[in-house]
Amino acid sequence: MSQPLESLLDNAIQAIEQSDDLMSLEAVRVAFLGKKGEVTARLKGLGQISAAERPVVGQEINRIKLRIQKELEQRKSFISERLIADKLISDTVDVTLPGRHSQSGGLHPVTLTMNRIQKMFSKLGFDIVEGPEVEDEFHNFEALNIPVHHPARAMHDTFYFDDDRLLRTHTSPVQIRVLENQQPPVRIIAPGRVYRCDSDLTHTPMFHQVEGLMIDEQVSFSGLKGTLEHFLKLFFERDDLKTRFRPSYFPFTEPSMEADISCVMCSGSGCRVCGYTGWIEILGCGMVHPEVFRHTGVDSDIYTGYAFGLGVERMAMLRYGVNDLRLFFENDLRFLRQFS
Ligand code: 2U9
Repeated sequence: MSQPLESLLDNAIQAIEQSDDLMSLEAVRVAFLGKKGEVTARLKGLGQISAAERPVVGQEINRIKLRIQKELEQRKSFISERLIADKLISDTVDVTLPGRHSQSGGLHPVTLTMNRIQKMFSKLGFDIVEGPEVEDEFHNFEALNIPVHHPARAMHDTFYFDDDRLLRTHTSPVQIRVLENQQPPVRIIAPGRVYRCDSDLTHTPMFHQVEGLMIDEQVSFSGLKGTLEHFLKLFFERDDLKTRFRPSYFPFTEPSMEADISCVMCSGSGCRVCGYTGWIEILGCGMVHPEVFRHTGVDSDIYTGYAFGLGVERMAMLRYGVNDLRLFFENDLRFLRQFS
């Protein structure tokens, strides 16, 4: 009886070793240890043998049963571990593969330029103020010494909603509103969109301005020149940048001036950008007109002030070497991507 039991064990071990997955291993278990399995049948057959032999044979069958159970368990953990190892290999991430890029946006060059200007004046102690784009005649014109029949109103090509409501033609009304509500000293810049009914190669119906206003006791013309010269050198990142001031006329400043800089393309030697003059017109400025003080209740016996204004698109064109204003408004990604 012990010989056939030994070969039963050999058969079981061989079947276990040949099982390559958990399903076939389970089939082996059922075949040997299941209810109708071969080892179970031997245990059931114990009743047929003599009482003297039964304990010995019983012990033998149990030994073989335990051995088969142990072999099954070992094989099971071997197959499970191999499954995990295979999965780890097949799931490996190839870090050398090129990544999937997410497209990131960027700021528009006009916004970049506006931010740059604001940052520079902030460092000089100017506060940034904003105001409504829909304005009334008083704040956009009258308070700025541009009365009803003044020719400067025509110059501004205004978009009107009705008799007294219009799209602001400059950011000056923002500063008028500050003066109405705050006594000097005032040191502010007003950046924002402005609108003029004008459209050609060098004008768009909407563009961006930054205007500045400084009011205090003893604010002087030389202070204005010094501040603007400092700002322009910083903005164009050139220590050798030259500036010159020419007399001009604005209703809201007296005296008024326009400032030129030495050409940033040719450094003053003459090129297409500066019309072979070596100079580029860059901004307007002047001392605040006494009429503006009168309209806003600022005492012009005590205070003086300077103001300036510049077009942001023009600054952006010169900084980035853009030769066509329309590029800023077409939203062509091939153009815009160059700034991100
Ligand atoms: C107050 C008083 C005075 C603002 C000023 C200019 C000169 C100027 C132009 C630059 C290019 C407009 O965008 S542009 O076409 N601006 O030349 N602006 S002085 O003067 C003010 C503003 C507010 C209370």
